[in-house]
Amino acid sequence: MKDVTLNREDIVRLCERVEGAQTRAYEIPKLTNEYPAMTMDDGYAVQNELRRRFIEQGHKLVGWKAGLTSRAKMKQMGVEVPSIGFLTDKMAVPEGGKISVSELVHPRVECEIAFVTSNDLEGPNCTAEQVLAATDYVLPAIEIIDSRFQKFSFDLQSVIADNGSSARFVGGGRPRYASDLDLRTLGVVMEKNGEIVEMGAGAAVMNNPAEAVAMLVNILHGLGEYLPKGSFVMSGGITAAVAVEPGDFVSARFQELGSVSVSFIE
Ligand code: OOG
Ligand code: MG
Repeated sequence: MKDVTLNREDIVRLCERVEGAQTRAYEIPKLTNEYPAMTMDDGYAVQNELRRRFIEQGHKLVGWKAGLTSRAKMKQMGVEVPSIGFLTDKMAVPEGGKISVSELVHPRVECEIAFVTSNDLEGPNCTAEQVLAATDYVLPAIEIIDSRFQKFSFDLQSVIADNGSSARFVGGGRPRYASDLDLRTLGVVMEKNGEIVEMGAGAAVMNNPAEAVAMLVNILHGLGEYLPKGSFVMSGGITAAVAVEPGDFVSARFQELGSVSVSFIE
């Protein structure tokens, strides 16, 4: 990473702040209030430290997520550049499972197309074609994001440090070979408590969700990492994210891929 300006002590300090907010579910001010000169690479340095700590605590890395890859999400969050975050086994929730809102700060849900890879992928010039060739199957997913920042006021540096707001994810539906589908025209409808709240199609994500995965692989290269085969990768919210509270039931119906649902409890 070329543009790291924070020293080791500041990286650890910010990592502890983010880790506390994530694990004990409280809000924090955006990190740039205190470190206005923070760069995106500084954000990734904090995220890498968080990943290192979680793995040290026994969490298993299962994959990665691309975020802010659709216009709807960029507009909603007021940023212009995509980002990536890591996913661990502790964030996985079974299809139809229950999520306790009291463990989270500002939970919101979004529908995404997830990829499971069968070959390693490595940047710097990874393409959507290479991603599709290395994809075992795709499946529908709901991501539960949880920005830990007060009033959702964040910037890219802070959201990257907060691991792209990653909190929980649910995969489900019917896995399919990507070669049997046109991911761009694949439609999705999100329902909350039986009412349609968002809808969209795969092309909302960088014209093709496989492009978002290629971008993720290229960002990983900048972090000195590659995407190992067997990774679970979420390509980014197709629609804007929707807030949830205890008692809510959310279901995402994907054309050709079936549906995924999850409920929220106190
Ligand atoms: C950042 C995470 C964005 C997506 O799919 O676009 C994201 C946020 O909105 O808090 O996961
Ligand atoms: Mg997402």
